[in-house]
Amino acid sequence: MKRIFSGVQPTGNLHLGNYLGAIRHFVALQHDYDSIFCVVDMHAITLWQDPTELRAHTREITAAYLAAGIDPKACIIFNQSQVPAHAELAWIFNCITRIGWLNRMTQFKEKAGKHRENASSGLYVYPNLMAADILAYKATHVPVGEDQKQHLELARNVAQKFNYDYEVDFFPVIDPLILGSARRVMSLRDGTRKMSKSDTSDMSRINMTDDRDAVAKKIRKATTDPEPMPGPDVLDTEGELPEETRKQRPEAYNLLGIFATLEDRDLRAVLTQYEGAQFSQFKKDLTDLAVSRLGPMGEEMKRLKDDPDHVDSILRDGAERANAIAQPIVRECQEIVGFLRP
Ligand code: AQP
Repeated sequence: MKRIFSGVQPTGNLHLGNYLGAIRHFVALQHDYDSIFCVVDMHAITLWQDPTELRAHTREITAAYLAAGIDPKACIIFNQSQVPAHAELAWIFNCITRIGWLNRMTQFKEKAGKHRENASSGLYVYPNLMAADILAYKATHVPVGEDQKQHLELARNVAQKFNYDYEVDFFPVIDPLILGSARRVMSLRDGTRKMSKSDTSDMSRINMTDDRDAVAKKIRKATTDPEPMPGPDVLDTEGELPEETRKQRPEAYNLLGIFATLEDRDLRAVLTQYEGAQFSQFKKDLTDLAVSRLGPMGEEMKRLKDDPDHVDSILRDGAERANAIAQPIVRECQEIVGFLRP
């Protein structure tokens, strides 16, 4: 069976974008693949995290996986730092990746901001750790949101260069699985920026644990424009929204895309239903829909928050199973490199 690996960083404020762009797909794919879902705490500390909060957020992501419907018996759920193979392989990849490749990574530029020389070196080599996460399990398929596409291309290049440099056929080719219509959910305040955990404005995102009042307020205050809602004629012949059209009304199309994905309908049907309507009615319907989809998961996450022993036991069991797969692969890789293990 083909293997998938994916992860979410425990950096707090888990949001609708993480759910629609990633976690929802983990649930859908879990029985078709040998599935490994990680809470990537080592990635999280590329930006400083309060240790107490990091522990709480690690449990929170685990709770989100469980609440969304990932079965910990069928899949492996664990946190990255419990399995040494990730760090061991990442070091080898630090020595394979070229600096020029890392310099092209847009996420580093965005996260490092203007004062790049003050960013951690961990943030810079983040894509190498991500490549190690995947390849320590020889996973071939990686379900992620569109924002991670560039990192996955780098991971592919690392695997190919390793195979080439050492004249082996050791690492497989990685395939990104960027699925569905909500590949990039945008901020509720600014349709040109992605919805993000680290956005300082809580009004920019719908958190998975938001209650009805919070969801209603955020959607009511979401930026829109004064025009009535567009109709299906904005779509091209393939039923896709042309990028140029999206750019003209990014906030409106973002909300429409969220609606279509949450309802599991295509965008054409939603545009047909709301053509010419005012945003106020649409926003009420979107609130009801978002609450009906996220509400039960948020409740379950809150319940699991009060049961940390259960969550920890899942992470412990997952780490043992993950280690059993990753350790032999990384040992073999170290032998290829020439590390002596007398
Ligand atoms: N806005 C988004 N739309 C669709 N998918 C998204 N993902 C993140 N934001 C969106 C997907 O969620 C998964 C886990 O992401 P991550 O924890 O690695 O965080 P990130 O990609 O760096 O983005 P976040 O969640 O907003 O965090 P910050 O603010 O820290 O950057 C990935 O599959 C990602 O594609």
